[in-house]
Amino acid sequence: MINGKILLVSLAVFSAVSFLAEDLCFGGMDNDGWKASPELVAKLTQRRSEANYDEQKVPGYTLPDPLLMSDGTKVSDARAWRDNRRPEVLELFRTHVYGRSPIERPKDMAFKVFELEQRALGGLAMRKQVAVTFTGKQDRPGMDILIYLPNDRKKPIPTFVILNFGGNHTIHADPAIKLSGSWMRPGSGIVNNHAAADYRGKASSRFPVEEILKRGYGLATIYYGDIDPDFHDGFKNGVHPAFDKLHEGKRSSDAWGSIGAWAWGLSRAMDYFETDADINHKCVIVLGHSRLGKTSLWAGARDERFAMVISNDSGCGGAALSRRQFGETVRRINTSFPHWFCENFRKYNGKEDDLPVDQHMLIALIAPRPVYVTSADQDLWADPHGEFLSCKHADPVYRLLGLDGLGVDRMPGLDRPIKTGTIGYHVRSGGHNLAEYDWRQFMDFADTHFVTSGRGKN
Ligand code: GTR
Repeated sequence: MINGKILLVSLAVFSAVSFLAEDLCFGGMDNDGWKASPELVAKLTQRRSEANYDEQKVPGYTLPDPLLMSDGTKVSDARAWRDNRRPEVLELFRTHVYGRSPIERPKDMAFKVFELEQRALGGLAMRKQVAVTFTGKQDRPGMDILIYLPNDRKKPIPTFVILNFGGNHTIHADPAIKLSGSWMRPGSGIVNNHAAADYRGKASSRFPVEEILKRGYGLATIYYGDIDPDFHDGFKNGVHPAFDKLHEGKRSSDAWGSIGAWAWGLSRAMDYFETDADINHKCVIVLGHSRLGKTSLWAGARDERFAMVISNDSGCGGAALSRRQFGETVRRINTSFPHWFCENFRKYNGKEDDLPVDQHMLIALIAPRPVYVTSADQDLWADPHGEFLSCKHADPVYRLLGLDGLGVDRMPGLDRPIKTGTIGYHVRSGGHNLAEYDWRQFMDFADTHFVTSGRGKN
């Protein structure tokens, strides 16, 4: 077994410029902090022997310092972060991880509210459905935004925006929600890659719509496949072919992948919110689960109009530190999902230490805005501890900006959310999912930031 202390000393000696990632936590989580159950580790290891689920086998690593410019200059005030280091880190993520969007707001993009009901859900909410056509043409590419806003609102309402996996009609049984006609991954309720009507409301456990409305928030959701279908077709469908700039017929190695496209779509939804007087566009919270949690982090990092960012069980390429190589690794994700990231990211397959960034820097890009990260204790594939450590190592950037950051050093206990600082975190009991428990913490966290700041609610 590697001794954490020896490793700490040796890495500190070998790394003069970058700081040691952390105390590596070998055996360091015995003070009530969460740790994976040994039975679960054994079970998952047996199931997938190529993956590491054992904290003791995490390799030693040194994280890039978010407060150190590539030329070695130390970032010691908020201005240097804002003007120099933040743009540099953003550019590194564009170049090496998610890719570059060829365009931001397309000039011919059009919004059309195609359905509006003032007394939806038994009078609780106003429902709007908005068609966004990215090129202004009626045929695709485009996306439908489904929006519920509480009817007892007195002013524009803070709103969660979340991409969904199965079509807008799956988030609630409300029969007025347009049935998605987009391509769907095979699954229950899917016939010939298209949604069947009886699939309505099938994902409602992940969307406690009434509870969200009663707590004074709006909810906006979009089917992610409207923006880009989630399969590798060489970027021939979705928004890619509409906007890609090819060089000699080829995409560049830093061209946007699907996560980049989904995040871009969220920014286009933000463009719409800015035109909707019922939505408080200064209080839009971008939230996503799993691959869509990776997406919400990238959306929030690249578009500062999102006032708060939430990552639910996002794992590798999301909140989890890549260098830990715990659960899903860079090689694994690039192999299973070759369309999610830019081509350059593949250079780091098995070479995580060469990455000029790690995922704590993605969280840091969200500063000074509040960010909340979750893990689930059965979801070792997403590396709960690595997700917590990203928050911890983003904390110095928040502090430099005069904020309280995460405020703790050690992983909290199971179901013990940390939600009083500007970085929130919890590890929930249960599996890879977006649960009502998660939503409650998000709304508490949003209450803290939007109510106390006087920016938000009624
Ligand atoms: C898994 C993938 C994860 C996660 C998840 C999901 O297969 O390995 O990175 O994103 O899918 O999105 O459900």
